[in-house]
Amino acid sequence: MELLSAAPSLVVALALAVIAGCGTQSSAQPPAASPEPAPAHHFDVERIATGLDRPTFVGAAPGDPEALWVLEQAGRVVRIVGEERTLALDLGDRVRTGTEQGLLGLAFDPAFATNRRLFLHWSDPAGDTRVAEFRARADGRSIEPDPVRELLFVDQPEENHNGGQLAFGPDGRLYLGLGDGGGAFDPERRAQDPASLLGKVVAVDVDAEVPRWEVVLTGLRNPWRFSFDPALAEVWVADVGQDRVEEVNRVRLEVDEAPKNLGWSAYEGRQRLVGHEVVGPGELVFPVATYSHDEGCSVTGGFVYGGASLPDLVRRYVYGDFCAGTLWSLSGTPEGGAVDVRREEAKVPQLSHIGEDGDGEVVFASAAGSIYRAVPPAPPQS
Ligand SMILES: [Ca+2]
Repeated sequence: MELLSAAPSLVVALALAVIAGCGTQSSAQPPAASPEPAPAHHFDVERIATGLDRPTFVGAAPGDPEALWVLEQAGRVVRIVGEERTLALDLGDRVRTGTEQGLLGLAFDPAFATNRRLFLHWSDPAGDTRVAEFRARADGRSIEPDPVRELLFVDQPEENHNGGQLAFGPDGRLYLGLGDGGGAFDPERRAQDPASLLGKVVAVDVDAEVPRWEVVLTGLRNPWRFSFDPALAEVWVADVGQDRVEEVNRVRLEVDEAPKNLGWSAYEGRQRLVGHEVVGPGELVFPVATYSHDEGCSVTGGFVYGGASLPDLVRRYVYGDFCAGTLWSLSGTPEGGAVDVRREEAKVPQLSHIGEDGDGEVVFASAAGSIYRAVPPAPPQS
């Protein structure tokens, strides 16, 4: 925020680095798949909504396929159907907005169409993490302002690296990504501390009598966005890097095993950071794709496309970079890796979220205030 006097392009880049928290120093680059130079043309992007206030999420609710639900960072939930917008909820007086703070995540219960239950993740006025359950009103267009119950409070030592993503997994649990607590290079080594929820992906059974959060993945810096590929019981986690490397991880969910370890802060990408140790028995997992800070500064994870309108994108994982607006897609291999990383022609400035509409088609949130949709590529000009 002290950056607001900088040149506009710099403001954009830094504001973004903002949301997911990139850092400022570091190391060398790895042998994981890197984007190839020639751009692919799997889709174009079309702007479908403007005038939003720093959207951090866009997606659809089960049973409500015509609508897009958008989070605005300062605490508003907006429901959009064509030209019609409804302010579904305003948590503004309970939310602290900072570069990486605000209303950060939304997950609809898979049975939302019948139980009207949803979950939100935000930074409270003290900057600490809150997750709570809410109920939509009977009209399905708005949300009761008072939460049904709080599900999680986490003290946040710093303003940055608050994670963000909330999502239901294929096992029916609610998953949350939490950053390492902030500062640079995880000074308190929280990501590798098994006793801390910071620097983890955690999950809870929301139907349990006493909901208890468990660590599912450890060793994360700032998992701003992750998504599930239920067909393969996998989770794709994009972890925002420090100074050098942005990474995409593909991880098999094996709930009976010790939490798998994504390496931070002992590794940034595949780069070993001296003086930082791997802790715990969990399998060490390295990214399936990375890119350097020559190409961006803060990865925004997407999902494995399963829609109908973009046949060339089917079963490809789509992701991008907040600062550069670049979009990539890649193919997963049967062995659990990734190949064919392609930089797409299309770009989305200040890319804060990649979501699915009610038909499983790709929608993008831009913190610059717009929502975009991926559409079939225009034929090449001859
Ligand atoms: Ca990692």
